[in-house]
Amino acid sequence: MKWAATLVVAAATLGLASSKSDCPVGFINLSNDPSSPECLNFVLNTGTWQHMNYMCGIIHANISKITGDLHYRLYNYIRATPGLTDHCFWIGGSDHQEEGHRVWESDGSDISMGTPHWDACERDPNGSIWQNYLCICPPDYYFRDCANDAMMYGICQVEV
Ligand SMILES: *[C@@H]1O[C@H](CO)[C@@H](O)[C@H](O)[C@H]1NC(C)=O
Ligand SMILES: *[C@@H]1O[C@H](CO)[C@@H](O)[C@H](O)[C@H]1NC(C)=O
Ligand SMILES: *[C@@H]1O[C@H](CO)[C@@H](O)[C@H](O)[C@H]1NC(C)=O
Ligand SMILES: [Ca+2]
Repeated sequence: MKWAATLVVAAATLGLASSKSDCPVGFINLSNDPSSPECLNFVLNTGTWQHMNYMCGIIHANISKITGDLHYRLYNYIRATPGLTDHCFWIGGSDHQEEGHRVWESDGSDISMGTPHWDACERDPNGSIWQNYLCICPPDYYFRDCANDAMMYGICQVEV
């Protein structure tokens, strides 16, 4: 009881200290920029990318857009978090509308190819119309085109 009360006080103090909006409950902040949190939610049920896109909508989020250093911080977070480390995750990119042209689902912007996000040793991943959705997998968590019917966890995101 005492312990719980202490936590509540601590949370209240933090709430006062940051006037900026925080991530919603259930979302973790992976930003290192004080001015803008980056809020992600790991969906720990497996499904297809389409299913995950739908699940993110249910929790009022987008399927995640992973750009810049956020990819690196996500890599570190997954590797440091038991329960996430062994899994693949859907993220919010695809070329399902135009084969070979990959865009982020949330805003339709182009996905950068090549390093550092894609495995430099992998051939141009414009595989086929059966691999239209982006996933990240151990051990490297590079972006990959994964099979449309693959089942895996997913990562949702909200902008705050
Ligand atoms: C998110 O985390 C970063 C790094 O710790 C921090 O600078 C930022 O203030 C955090 N944002 C929120 C809203 O908590
Ligand atoms: C993949 O890309 C290469 C070169 O960019 C192109 O020649 C080839 O036709 C593409 N394959 C598919 C399936 O789109
Ligand atoms: C989803 O992404 C769109 C485009 O960036 C943005 O306008 C919208 O606010 C996002 N939704 C949430 C819940 O973050
Ligand atoms: Ca494809």
